[in-house]
Amino acid sequence: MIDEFTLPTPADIGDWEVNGYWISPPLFSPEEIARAIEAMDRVIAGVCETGHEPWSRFWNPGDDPLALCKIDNSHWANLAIRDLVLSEAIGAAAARLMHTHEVRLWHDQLLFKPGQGPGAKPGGNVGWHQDHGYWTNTCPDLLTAWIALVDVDESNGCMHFVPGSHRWGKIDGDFFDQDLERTRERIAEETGEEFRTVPIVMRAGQVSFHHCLTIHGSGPNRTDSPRRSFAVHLQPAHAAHIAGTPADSHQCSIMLRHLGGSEGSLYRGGPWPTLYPKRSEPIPCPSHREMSSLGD
Ligand SMILES: O=C(O)CCC(=O)C(=O)O
Repeated sequence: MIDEFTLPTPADIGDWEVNGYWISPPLFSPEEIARAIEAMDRVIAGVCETGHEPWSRFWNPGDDPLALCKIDNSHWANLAIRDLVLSEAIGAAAARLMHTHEVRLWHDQLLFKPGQGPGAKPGGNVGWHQDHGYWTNTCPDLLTAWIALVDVDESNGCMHFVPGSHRWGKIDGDFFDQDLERTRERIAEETGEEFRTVPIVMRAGQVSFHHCLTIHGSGPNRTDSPRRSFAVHLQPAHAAHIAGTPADSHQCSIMLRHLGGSEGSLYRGGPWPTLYPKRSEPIPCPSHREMSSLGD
């Protein structure tokens, strides 16, 4: 259900235009959060209650327990995650921020940053980047909703945003470069802009929204508990396929071509369910064998 009090106000939208991010009031109850945490643990452990694997796993049971665990399209594997990432409250807020009449999923990411204690190493860092760097196969109008499942601050490696950087154009960042200082210096030099970072401190259940050109990253988790979140990447009504970009091998491009789409086709239907206005669409989950045969 959409609650007017959880939507961005005209003043919030003004701040969004200036800064490239917005932080919502709590959108999820403690019960919904507990359900999502349980679901997250099951997917991390490799349990797929729908019978379908997520699209891709960047961490598998047995891998380094101190590394960031990132799993794409985990909602294919679990119904509780589906409820969370396809929430209408997120979709309605995103529609206002993107000035669009329809909000569709691009894809989701399960993000589990293990607690490493006070001597934490950069293994869980996320390098400075813009999301659109990975999505050149469509317009630069997407945004990311990042759902905090635990309280987040600098002690457990919360995200940092660079305010206003969505107006700097495309930068050459890297999600996987864990040397934050090196990348920060390079980007500041290349852009000639002031690289000021803001820690995004939130309570569990709050959601931060950032423009796909807003530079962001995160540091180590120095606590003893995991930092848990889902990133929900969302597209506006007009997001269509642009062929021949560096993102031709992106999972969404592969899926679009598999479904018969080409230049100019909307990323709509099938794997891109609509969050707003809410529709009860069946979510097709390709079989794992089918996914493997599509490549990555
Ligand atoms: O969780 C993080 O620290 C970074 C996530 C991210 O890059 C994103 O949500 O776009």
